[in-house]
Amino acid sequence: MPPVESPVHIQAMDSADQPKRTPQLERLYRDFERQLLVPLWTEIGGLMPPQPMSKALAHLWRWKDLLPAAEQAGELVPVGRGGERRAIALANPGLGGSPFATPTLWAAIQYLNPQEDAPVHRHTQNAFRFVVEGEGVWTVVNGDPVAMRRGDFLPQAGWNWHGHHNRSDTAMAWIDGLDIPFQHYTEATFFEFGLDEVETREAPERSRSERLWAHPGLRPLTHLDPTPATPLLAYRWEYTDRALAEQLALEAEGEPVTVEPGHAAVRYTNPTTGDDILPTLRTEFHRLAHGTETAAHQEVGSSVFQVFDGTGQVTVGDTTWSVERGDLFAVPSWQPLSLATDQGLDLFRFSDTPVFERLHLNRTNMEGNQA
Ligand code: GTQ
Ligand code: FE2
Repeated sequence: MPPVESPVHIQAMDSADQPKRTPQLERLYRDFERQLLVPLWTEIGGLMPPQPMSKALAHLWRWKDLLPAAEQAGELVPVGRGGERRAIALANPGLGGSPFATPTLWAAIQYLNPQEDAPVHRHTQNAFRFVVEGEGVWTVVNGDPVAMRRGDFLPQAGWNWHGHHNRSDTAMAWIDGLDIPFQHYTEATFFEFGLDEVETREAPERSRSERLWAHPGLRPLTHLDPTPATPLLAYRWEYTDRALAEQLALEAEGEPVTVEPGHAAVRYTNPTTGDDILPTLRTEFHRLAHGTETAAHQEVGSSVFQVFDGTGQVTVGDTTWSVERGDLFAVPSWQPLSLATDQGLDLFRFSDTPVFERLHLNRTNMEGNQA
């Protein structure tokens, strides 16, 4: 048999916590490599750091650069079966060129020209759309056409059939968030193509899911069983905006209902459980009143934010950016995040926190570091 090069390379430093590098030790290490063995004592610093050390970096993608790139793709790249989506993913600079915004989260800008259709498919990956500007696209989830407009949040749980159809005379862009990287590392993914014909020409104002579920505090008696993902396919801007405005108004009336002074926030939830909308993804909307500065927040797990409105300064670790409408930024695990704004700032946020909570690995600096 020809010798096969071992993928194991033991790189031991000459340091106080490592054994003396004698010829015998070198021979032992080469023997480990041949046998595909790795000792803990050369790896422990990387594998068991005192706190999370993300490979991902804090990074900002500006909407003023993203949108023209998506428009160019709209001119040059057809959308159809095989490629499936004209979606362009944010690739975190710390993750070796993978199309992953963080180690667990996919974030992409997707673009559809007037009258274009993105074909039907389904996959185990959980997904959502969030619309920072524009309208005219209906996403059809299991045959239910759901209109997409500015400020709307549209979750779509894994294994549901879905396609997107632009029924208007203007192009539309939006962002997709999915758990693609998480399901990729954990090797859990399945995918199926749907039928090639366009499933519906209908474009109703209200989806079936909203007719059944979008009545706050009211549950159809025929649907009392909890479901792992939300049955509501659109969370409309009108309600999100009002909820945030009312928190700030109550605060101004002297009630401490905000997460900190000037910082209103809501979580999108599954009406059958009160839990997160999707098993692997948490989504929230944050509103900072003018002149607000937040405390630094750290948590296990990563997030991606999109600026919905306003301007502000975002600090992650020792990086600070000025941000404006549409800008997207990635916050790696355990890196401190703080926000500041003069004129007011509206932010959409998604994170992988439900995964860590379910595994009892979640921690934040707000809870005395208790897991
Ligand atoms: O719209 O179905 O950004 O399947 C990545 C994978 C969007 C989608 C993405 C997808 C979709
Ligand atoms: Fe999809």
